[in-house]
Formats: sequence, C-alpha cells, structure tokens
Amino acid sequence: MIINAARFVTSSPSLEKTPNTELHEYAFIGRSNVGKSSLINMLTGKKGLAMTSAKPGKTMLINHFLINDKWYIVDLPGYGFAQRSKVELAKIDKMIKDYILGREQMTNLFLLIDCRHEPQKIDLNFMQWLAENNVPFSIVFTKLDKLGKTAGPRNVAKYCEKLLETWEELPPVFLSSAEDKRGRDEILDYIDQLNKLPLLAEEPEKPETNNQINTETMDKKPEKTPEEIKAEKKYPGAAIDAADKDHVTPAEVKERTDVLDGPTDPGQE
Ligand SMILES: Nc1nc2c(ncn2[C@@H]2O[C@H](COP(=O)(O)OP(=O)(O)OP(=O)(O)O)[C@@H](O)[C@H]2O)c(=O)[nH]1
Ligand SMILES: [Mg+2]
Repeated sequence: MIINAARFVTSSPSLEKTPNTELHEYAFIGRSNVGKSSLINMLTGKKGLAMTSAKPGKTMLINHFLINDKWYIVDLPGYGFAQRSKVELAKIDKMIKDYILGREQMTNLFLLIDCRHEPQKIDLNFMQWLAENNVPFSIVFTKLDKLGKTAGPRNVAKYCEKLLETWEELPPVFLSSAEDKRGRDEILDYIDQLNKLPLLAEEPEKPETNNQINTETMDKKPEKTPEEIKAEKKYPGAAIDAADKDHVTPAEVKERTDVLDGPTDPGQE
C-alpha cells in the first residue's frame, strides 16, 4: 500500500473523547519505549508525525492520525512504565483498556515487543487479557536493527516458542525496525487486506411486513448472519485467505532462523 497522506487529527484523554468516525482504525500498544511512535512514523514515512523520545513515557494520550483519508492509526500510551505514580499508572491502564474494549472501529491492535527481550510477565499478562477479551491483535517485534541478522530472528523464534508452550496458536507475527524500515510492506499490506473487511457488524434486516413473496431474493445465497460478520471482525486474520498472507508465522520465523544460523553478530547490544 502506498501512503499518500498522513496527518495528526487529535489527542484524546479517554475513550469518550475520541473522535466520532466510521473508518477502520489500527492501534499500537506495548511497553513504554518499545518503539510504538517510531514505528508509526516509519509506516507513514513521516518522521515527526508521532512524537518519540529516548525517555520512556512520552505518549500520554490516545492519538489519532488519518491515513490516505481512508483509515486511522492510533498511537496509545505505553503500559508498565515503572517511574509513574500508582495513580498515573492506573489512569493510563484504564485509558488503554477502555479504548481497546470500547472502540468498535478498532480493526486490529498491533502489540509491540522489543526483539531483544525475553518474554516478560507484563507482556504475557497483557496478551492473555487480549485473548480473554477476544481482541483481534498481531505481534510486532521491534528494533530488529539492534541485533544481528541472525540473532534478531533467532530471538523472535525463541519468544514464539515460549508462547506456544501455553498458547495453542499465535496471532500474526511481524519483524520490524524503524531504522531500516524492515516490516513496513508486510504490515501495510496486512492493514490493506483488513481494510477490505466490513467495519462493523451490520444490523439484521427487518423481516418483510406483508405476505408477498419477494422473488428477487429467492435464488440468492443467504446473507451472512450478524454473528458471522462479528466473528470475522473479532478475528479478522481468519477472514484472509492463507495464500494471500504476507506476515510471518512462528514456524516460518524458525525456518528462516535455522537457515540463517551462524555466529552471533558481535555488534549486538
Ligand atoms: N535502533 C532503533 N531504535 C528505535 C527503534 N524504534 C524506536 N527506537 C528508539 O526507541 C526510543 C523510544 O521510541 P518511541 O517510538 O518513542 O517509543 P514508544 O513506544 O512510543 O514510547 P512511549 O511513548 O514512551 O510509550 C527512541 O529513542 C527511538 O529512537 C528501532 O526500530 N530501532
Ligand atoms: Mg510513544
């Protein structure tokens, strides 16, 4: 997908204050400093669009960006920043969770994980919460440029293996770097495919009020039930034909890592 236009629309302190829109929306979440705002800038090709900082805790509000006048990116505050007060942490936790559960336009949540880290309780608990609440999400590993060609994908594969010890299957997984733009095409193509799905579950059609038989509809296949449409929205990845997918499955990450297997890059942090 080509990004022709990306502009900041508004910052909201709570779900209730978010803009009234009828477009697909993709939100980015993860620990403070994981690289959410940087990834958004990389995807849109606009360096200063979302505010970034070397210090954690930069993003404090729900930020909407309109892309190509057709869909939204949402930059969320990070969770789990230890240096915030308990009151502040609880406020941000509520802001994030209210948004995720209440924002019907949110088609997919991208959960970011720093590729250098071992699985951490705070992220695992968050993923568990997403699954329990049927939130459609994908995992984006960030900062791949900080590890070597071999070490990055190997770390990701290890992470995925760990998740599969308790998870039956994983959501789509992307490998990215805001520095070298890795993952950009894959993530944008995934969004492009999700944009084609219906946005919200449609209201069931009202039954005919007279007794006339409507011959127009007699030969037609039955429409999808609202439940089916809703299921597609909850798990949009499932609605995409496997042959069309361009994200990486954990097995593929492992395969790639096995092929690349060699000495670890000495430049890694
Ligand atoms: N090398 C490298 N650095 C990155 C990458 N992504 C982000 N960073 C750096 O990581 C730091 C944090 O990036 P942000 O994008 O502000 O992180 P955030 O997740 O939005 O942080 P909060 O808003 O505080 O929750 C910045 O110093 C970025 O330059 C990446 O892919 N590679
Ligand atoms: Mg940020």
